Amino acid sequence: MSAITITDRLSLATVAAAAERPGVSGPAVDPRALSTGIVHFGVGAFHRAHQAVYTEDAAAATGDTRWGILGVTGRSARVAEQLGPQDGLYSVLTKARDSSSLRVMGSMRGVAFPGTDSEEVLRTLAAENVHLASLTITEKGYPRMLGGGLDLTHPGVVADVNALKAEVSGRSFAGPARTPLGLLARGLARRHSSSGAPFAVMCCDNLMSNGSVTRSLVLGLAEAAGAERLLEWLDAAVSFPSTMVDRIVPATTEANRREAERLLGLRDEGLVVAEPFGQWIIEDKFPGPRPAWERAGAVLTGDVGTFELAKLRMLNATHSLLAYLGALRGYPTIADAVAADGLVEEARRLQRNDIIPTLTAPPGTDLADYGESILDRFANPNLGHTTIQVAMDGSQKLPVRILGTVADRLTAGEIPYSGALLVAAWMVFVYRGRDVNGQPLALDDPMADALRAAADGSEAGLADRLLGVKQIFPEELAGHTGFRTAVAEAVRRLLSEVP
Ligand code: CS2
Repeated sequence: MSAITITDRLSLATVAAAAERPGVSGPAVDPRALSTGIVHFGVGAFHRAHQAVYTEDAAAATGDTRWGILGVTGRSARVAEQLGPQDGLYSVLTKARDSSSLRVMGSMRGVAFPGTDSEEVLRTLAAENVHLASLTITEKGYPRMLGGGLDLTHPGVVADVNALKAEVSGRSFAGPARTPLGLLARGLARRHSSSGAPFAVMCCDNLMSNGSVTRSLVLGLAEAAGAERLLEWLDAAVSFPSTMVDRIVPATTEANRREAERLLGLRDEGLVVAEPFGQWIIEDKFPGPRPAWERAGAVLTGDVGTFELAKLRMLNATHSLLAYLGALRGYPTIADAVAADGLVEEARRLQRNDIIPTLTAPPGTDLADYGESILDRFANPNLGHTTIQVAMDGSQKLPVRILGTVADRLTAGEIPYSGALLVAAWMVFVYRGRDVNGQPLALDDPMADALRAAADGSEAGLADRLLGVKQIFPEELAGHTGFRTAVAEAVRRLLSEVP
């Protein structure tokens, strides 16, 4: 029998037949019936497998059709090119340990690329039927100084402050935005000067107090633009709820696309892959209407902080530890690293010895059980989540994931040896640039050049040189003798293991 070539793409015209096929479900709502109520910045795989799913489930549970999503891409137009010809439709391939299922999603009602569509995004943010913006622009999307304020030396920020000045003075369209927060701030200015209707900006990135961080940067842009009246309105009418988001979403591979193709009978260029687990804790702080996400399993609460801290410290830190140690030892995936001799024990030690003592358990959570459930999710052999994917952007991730734990342990008079091991594993990953078998390990990091420059030199001084990178390591940590020594010792050991 000759192989079948599937040429038709998933789209509004083809979806009905695909949805009839065994193993395929969705869309849970009729995409044609949805109007746009949300602008989402950073329409990557994570958003499509997480918030978009909750939003569609909430619409299906309530029949409320106001919450279609306009997705805004990052600097590349790729997602717009993938989803445009598919009328915004894509599917989520959920991979449990021993089974897969496919669900077609209909809540993405448009995709805009800031390079060409900034004006459309501004208009949509100002529209009265749009009530919120959400963000998954990754850690590096928040241009912050070490102390937390807006980085006014960032060239994109400088350009966007000028564009915001033009926007608030009512001058004509100032061209494409350079940063997602710059585009958002301009859209908020447009909204202020049109309806002034209340609005919520919901950050869904892996940052601590992510709502406050986003608020301070948006206000920072308005301040830098001298936009006094906008600042007053932002204060009075716009909320910035914090959220904790959790779902493991590996990068989609061609093998995943072929698997989905067999199920759908159609080609889906927008396919995303995810684990079965999902969690969303949202600070209940919305001045206008919002989707009934609680009907889709999200938790709306007054206190997100304990959940955020526990997730970032427990899940993301152990993820990074397994990623760096695993990558150095030549393991392609996180599941391979978990299955490898000894590595899961290192992750467990990190959780038990260093992290758990710094945490308050979120309501209804036993932290030791939580830690085990995380390691069990990481072990899913069907996911194919690569160590190199989790290893990227270490300069942005380490401060959020491990340095708070380290600081808390040092304050308590303890040396966090496993925390030091994580920092050391990242250092050796940066320095070696290859695994134990000699295979290259790419350094994908916005600070890659600075990191390579700092790492360059003798093995003996490596830990000291990288601890000296001030944008990552605060003085109190870098200067702490006990911590410094623990990192240097771990670096020495790892260098000898990856000669
Ligand atoms: C991962 C996260 O890539 C990474 O750095 O640690 O994306 C992780 O999979 C998610 O935060 C899980 O919710």
